[in-house]
Amino acid sequence: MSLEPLRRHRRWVALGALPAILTAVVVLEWVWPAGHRAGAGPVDHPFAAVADTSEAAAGATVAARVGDIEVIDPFVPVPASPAVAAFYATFRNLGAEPDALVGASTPVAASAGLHQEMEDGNGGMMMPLARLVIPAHGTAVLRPAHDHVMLENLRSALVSGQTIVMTLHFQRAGTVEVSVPVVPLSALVGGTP
Ligand SMILES: [Cu+2]
Repeated sequence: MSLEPLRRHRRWVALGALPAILTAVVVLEWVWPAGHRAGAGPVDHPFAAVADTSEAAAGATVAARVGDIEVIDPFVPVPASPAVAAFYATFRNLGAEPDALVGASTPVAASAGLHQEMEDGNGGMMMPLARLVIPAHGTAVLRPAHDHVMLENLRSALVSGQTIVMTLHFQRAGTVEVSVPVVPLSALVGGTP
């Protein structure tokens, strides 16, 4: 089983066919755990159905800061699957040395790992990502259909309006806790929530 091309998903979103996409994602869920537990090779990615968001919008909110790193506009979309969710945010490095996001954890999931997503001509594929580099005086972005922190084996259902705590580990700046809103999936369609 494979996802339809990402381009087609975007057209569906444009047509307002979100329920069909969600149905496809739920159907996909049965193949998900095996691929993820194996930890080797790319696996189909349900979040490929989510439309791109733009770079951090004007009026971005700094949710946390540690050392030279700011965590901006973090969010977790309400997951289409009861087992996995994805964390997104923008990281700004105010320092003169590069840094990197190297790990994450949260009480709401048994594991949280960095993933990168790549277009493979057949929808989205994802692979583990060792570190997300944040250039000196630059930014790095976790955004739908691209890099993300995957939350696996959720301990309870995530609902819109809820706030979860994420602990983020940066190579240079160290560790910071950030409060992250859970936002409706519909908020992602057509723009930044
Ligand atoms: Cu992932």
